Amino acid sequence: MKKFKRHLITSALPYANGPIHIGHLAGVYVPSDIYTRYLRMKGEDVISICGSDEHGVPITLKARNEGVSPQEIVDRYHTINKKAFEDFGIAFDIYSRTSNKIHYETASEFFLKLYEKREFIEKTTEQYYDEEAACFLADRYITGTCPHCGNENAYGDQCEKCGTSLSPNELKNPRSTVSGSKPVLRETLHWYLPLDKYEPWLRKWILEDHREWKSNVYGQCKSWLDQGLQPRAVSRDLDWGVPVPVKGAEGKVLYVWFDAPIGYISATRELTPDWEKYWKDPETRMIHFIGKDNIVFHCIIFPAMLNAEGSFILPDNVPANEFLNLENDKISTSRNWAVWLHEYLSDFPGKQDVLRYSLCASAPETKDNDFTWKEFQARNNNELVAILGNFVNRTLVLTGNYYGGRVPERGTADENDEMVLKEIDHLKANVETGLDNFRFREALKEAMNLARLGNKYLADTEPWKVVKTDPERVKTIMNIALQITANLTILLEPFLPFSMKKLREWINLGDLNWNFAGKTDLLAPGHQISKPELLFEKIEDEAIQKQIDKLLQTKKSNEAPAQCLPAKDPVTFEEFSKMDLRTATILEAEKVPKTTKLLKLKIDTGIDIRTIVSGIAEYFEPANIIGKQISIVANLEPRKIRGIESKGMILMAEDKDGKLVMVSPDEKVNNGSTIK
Ligand code: B3M
Ligand code: ZN
Repeated sequence: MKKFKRHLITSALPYANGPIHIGHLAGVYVPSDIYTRYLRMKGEDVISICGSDEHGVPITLKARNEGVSPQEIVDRYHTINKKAFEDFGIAFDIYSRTSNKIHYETASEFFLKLYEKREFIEKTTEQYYDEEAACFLADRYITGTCPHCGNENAYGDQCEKCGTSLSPNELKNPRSTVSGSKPVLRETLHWYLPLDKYEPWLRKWILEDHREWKSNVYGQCKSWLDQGLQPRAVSRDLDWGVPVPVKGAEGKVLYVWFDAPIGYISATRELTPDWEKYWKDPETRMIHFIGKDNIVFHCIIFPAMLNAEGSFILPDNVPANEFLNLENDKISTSRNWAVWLHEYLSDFPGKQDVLRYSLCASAPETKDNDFTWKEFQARNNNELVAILGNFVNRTLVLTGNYYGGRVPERGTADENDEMVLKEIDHLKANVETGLDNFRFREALKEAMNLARLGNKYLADTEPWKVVKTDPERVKTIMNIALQITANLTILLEPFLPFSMKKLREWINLGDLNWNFAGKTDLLAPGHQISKPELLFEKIEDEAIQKQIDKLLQTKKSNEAPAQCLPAKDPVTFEEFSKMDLRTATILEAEKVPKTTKLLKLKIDTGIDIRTIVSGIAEYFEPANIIGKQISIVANLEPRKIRGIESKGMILMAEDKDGKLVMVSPDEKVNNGSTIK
């Protein structure tokens, strides 16, 4: 394998529109953290880059649903996710965000360079437009019937039922998610990256030069390439994102998948003024840790962008993982079928390593895998407690009892001792092979084999018996057991950083260097160790049952036919108090010409007489509502609807089928009475 001067590790930038769950951790962040820690311990020059992906339609849609700004959404989840990573010891050198100024600059520069090199195709095409909301409908702003499976709620970019990726024009019966109306086609100009032009180069670079990539990654790339690549739009008609930095592009931003991977570059720039050596020197090895749904973006599109730009290095490997399921069902945010990191930590405080361990031990490296709470419990009780904890505890307790915690001299080693001592180095080599080849499950298993070896050694040599007859011999045994313990703190550090730190403190081992592993004199005779505590504790059935019950409850509520929409996130009383809710009376009502849904209402609010335009024409005849007392939001920012200034909003109850009923006081009160 080629020897590189330095390493640039990137981990997929999670969208800042929701919290992180165990699927993210198992697929991307635990492996990337293990690998980074390993390289750091080897003394390599390595930086690990991550951050929030803060653009894209899922974020603006969530903001719209909650009635807050996209900035508020990304601020919220950036903070939550940054903390979750820190809590789990995922040791990024930087956790940046794509709403940073430096990212806007970097992404704009990147686009401009390609623009100036004439790498883009400019194309005017017809795209769906919402006339009521006056906006183009990109990606998830449009839903309709999937042409492949008939799912009526497929998105403009993907059908979540059959997994096919779609473009909005393929949907049957398209509907706008903004207003619910039927969109019309309108012409719009966009910039396209001609992926077809890079296809021959990509074929060689991936299919010939990177045969060593994991077979799931290589296979997916091959299938994309074999289907033939098409030019791909890198801009969108949206108002949230990095503005397209050329004239005549008002109202257009970079497509989120164009700007997000550039986020790796921006984050490196933010981290160090020396960023160019990580991105521009072919002596740097770049590795992208991602989940399988991101393969095409990291193996085909981003490399094509980098190649077109011309001055950056390409990834050397993209060890993407498959998906983790939870209790035999696909993890899903919308169905709340997940284990959220912050909830795990509040239920199992201090047990970060147990989750890291069990996610690594059953990581979806070659195929989708399943996380179950029973298996989690078994990994803890039968492996961490019974194998690792047990060996370490016996070794440290006996050393305390026999020698007051001082490492005894090693006498002449017998044949078995020699074999055990040699095996340490052998296991180190196996762990390295696993890590070097991104086979983290195997690496972890080999590291745990050292604890297994230690247990077997103690069981075979029985120091607690021999001590009565041959105390000299026991010194040798305990010295060897202690060297095994010291080696464990090195080999297991990338996987179990919290526990190994504790253990290193107990055995008073300062320096942490991978190259010390395999040595059999890490603890010198006379070296003082301290009294141990328990490294891991048993997890009882009740704690596991609680988690299983929680999921059963989720399943039940998912299956019950929904009578209403799910609850929204809480707001503070202060936030609520900002709304000026009042009673009012409708004085006049008429249809807005050339619309089907809109009524123009003149109302007496007690404060003033004003006009409100409301989308209720399908439910109410103007004549029937004149004189009716209603409730309104009096301080909603005025908005022009069809050229009419609308000041405020009428409160309506809407059931799940969209039926509307007015929210009226049940007795007549003065107009302008406050509602609270
Ligand atoms: N935010 C998708 C995801 O979280 C996307 C990754 C960007 S990596 C540059 O799966
Ligand atoms: Zn479908």
